[in-house]
Amino acid sequence: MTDLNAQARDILIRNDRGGYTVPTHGLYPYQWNWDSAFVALGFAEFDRDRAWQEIETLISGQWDDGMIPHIIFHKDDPGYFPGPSVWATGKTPATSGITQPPVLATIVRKLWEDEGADPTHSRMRRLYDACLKSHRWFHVFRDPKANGLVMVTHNWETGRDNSSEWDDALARVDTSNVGDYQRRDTGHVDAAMRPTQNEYDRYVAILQFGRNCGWNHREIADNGPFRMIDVGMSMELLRANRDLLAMAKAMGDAAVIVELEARIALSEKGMDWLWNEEAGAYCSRDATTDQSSGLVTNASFLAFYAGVGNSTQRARLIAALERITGSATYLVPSLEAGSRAYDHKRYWRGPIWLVVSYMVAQGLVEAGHNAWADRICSDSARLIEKSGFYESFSPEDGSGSGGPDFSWTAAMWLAWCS
Ligand code: 9WN
Repeated sequence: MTDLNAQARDILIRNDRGGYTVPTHGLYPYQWNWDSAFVALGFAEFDRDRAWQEIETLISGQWDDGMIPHIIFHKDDPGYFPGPSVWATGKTPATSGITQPPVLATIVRKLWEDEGADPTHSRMRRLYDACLKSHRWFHVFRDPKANGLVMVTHNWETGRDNSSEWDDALARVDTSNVGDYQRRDTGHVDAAMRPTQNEYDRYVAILQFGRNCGWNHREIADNGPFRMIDVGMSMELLRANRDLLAMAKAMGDAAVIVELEARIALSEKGMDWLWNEEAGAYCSRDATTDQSSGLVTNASFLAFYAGVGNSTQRARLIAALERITGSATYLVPSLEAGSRAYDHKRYWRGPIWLVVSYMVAQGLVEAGHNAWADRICSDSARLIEKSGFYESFSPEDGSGSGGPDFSWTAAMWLAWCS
């Protein structure tokens, strides 16, 4: 236990590149958005100043329109594709042109409350402003149905990159003009654990659409080749708005309180659009065709974290968790076994990702399902004890997949499951 604590700290320290942390050495040499949010929780266990700094460095890449990019390229590195010259956003610091799950406000609230919830806390106030700007960006550019849910315009935005939920929408993406490019990820980890070449071509084609229109977010949202309402980001933004509201109330920010309360009410109501009665779960839906994926993923269980669902819906979600224990040794798989394209080793088509498990467990505690939360927490600890600090883990045999010495896995050990 103590040894694992030391190892976890050591991973964060070794992945520190000076004010920001890379997710893992080699495979991901830049600063990623939601990784940094979770990493801050890990640093907070032994270096609070460094925890705040991680997020402050991240928002140094925020765009004027409010978007917090999914990658900040502080220093160029040929080991990752697509790097800054492929995105070509023209920003300083260089960044990608898309965003990632909006979990920042939730983490800022936690850091701030752990330090006594002082409404004059200057570091919290600065990050509060950045989060508010980013949440407004989602509202303006990513709510095409005006129902408070989140549309993504690239599967990388979801952070659950190759989830089977995106397969039908990706199949419609034209790849005829993609051209040649050299993947780097499969030089670092086993290709059997990564998205396929066919999928990568589609990811690159969507990126090229954004670049070709000069990263015009209106154009991308209205006419982009990939438009999905993501259950994960919709739940995370609703939760983040609740956390932002708590900070707004502490500061007495009256106009923002009214704004956020309206936004929260809209999302609570809108979430029913994602409920799939047959699956008995919240599922992502295509914003162009309205088709529901019908797939039960780890993101479906974020309903508790977001504070949505009536008693019948919640009971069905708990029944789904119970059912999943029949095919998974460890919780929570990113896709239920037996679903289309399930693969216990391939990235977001089955493997367990501890940051999602953490959010699911948080929500379960808040909803009074302590036994389920404890089960997820102890399964997460067992995975690290068995296999080390991997990027993700097989729900069947607990083996590690993706990159080793992973920052957010180390952070989850320190802040949650140890
Ligand atoms: C693309 C860094 C990121 C995570 C994502 C995870 C993976 C990148 C990639 O790594 O995505 O953003 O190249 O595969 O899917 O959730 O933020 O750890």
